[in-house]
Amino acid sequence: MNESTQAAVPAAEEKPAKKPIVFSGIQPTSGSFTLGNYLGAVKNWGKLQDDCNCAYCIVNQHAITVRQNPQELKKNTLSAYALMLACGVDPDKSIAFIQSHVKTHAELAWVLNCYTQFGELSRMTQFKDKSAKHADNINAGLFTYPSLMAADILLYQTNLVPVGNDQKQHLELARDIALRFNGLYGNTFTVPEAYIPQTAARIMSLADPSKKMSKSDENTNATVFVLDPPETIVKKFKRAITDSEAEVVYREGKDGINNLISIYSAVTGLTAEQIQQDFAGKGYGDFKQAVGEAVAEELRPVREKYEQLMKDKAYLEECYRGGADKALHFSQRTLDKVYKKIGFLPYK
Ligand code: AQP
Repeated sequence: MNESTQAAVPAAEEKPAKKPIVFSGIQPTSGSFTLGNYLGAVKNWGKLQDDCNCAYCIVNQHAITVRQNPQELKKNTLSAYALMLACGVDPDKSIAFIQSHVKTHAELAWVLNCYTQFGELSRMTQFKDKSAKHADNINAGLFTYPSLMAADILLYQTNLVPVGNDQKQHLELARDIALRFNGLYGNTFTVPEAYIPQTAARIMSLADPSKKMSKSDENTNATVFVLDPPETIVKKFKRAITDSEAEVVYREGKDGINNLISIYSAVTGLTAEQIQQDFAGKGYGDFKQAVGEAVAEELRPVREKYEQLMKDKAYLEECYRGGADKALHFSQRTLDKVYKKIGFLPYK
């Protein structure tokens, strides 16, 4: 992967005629997003809408690789869609849709499964982690998750994929699949680049800073959710695991403090050096309180907007239907091209 493209949208003057195409998605599990999802990915989605042509999606087909309660999945999908809009995705500027509404995703995924090697999928760390976590349900979908993700991205001829650091490996595989397919059949897919933020690309658990902050963590103190009330957010930060020193400084071995500095930096825009200066001589208690309050303030308008959107189901329905229609229109073109190239007899 070309690291130089990380956190760098091609300057307008480099590509005057065409705006870059952006695609990304998020799972609806739990109906909320974690602070990691928000800072690592979703917060950036809205920022790209003016300079790029963006498509953003709630990936409910990915979600069923882990067993879901059907009623909960349905409810959480709508909630995640509303939250995506509340985080800044504007359905008038971006294509905002739900994955299962657009049939081309599953259709291209099947084709790409046939151009993805067993060995490649076996090396995916997410598959290893999730199969260890769900040992009673290591299904084929969990294994082929990256081919569906490649289909999501490649269908839109995507240039940039804003994701957290944990998705880098999947994105490299999507690039390899695109290059392989293009090599066999001629130029079919744009080869995408990751767009990974410089700060907050990997937010760690507040209870165990050696682990990624994750929706499914059983420890309720580990994960801050975007929809948590402000008092809960502050409380979770106050309980964050740090170290036995008392110096707010970004340094190897201080995983807990490094994580809090990254979060504070992403939310306030201050650099690590400025944060260190501001908290020189102050204890961890003051710092944790400040981080908690800053995060609660950052998320307050998101939560308010979400609550407002959830009261208007008809509007949400109109948005996701419109988004699916537009997504189908663009993605069908790529799928048609693929079917033609691989020799599927046309229907008409
Ligand atoms: N901790 C994180 N820090 C930064 N970015 C993160 N992302 C996820 N966790 C972090 C980014 O969020 C986007 C959506 O991710 P997803 O829908 O694939 O969610 P996930 O990886 O399944 O999230 P979880 O919280 O880890 O869920 P569970 O617990 O179900 O496995 C992606 O861009 C991802 O990089």
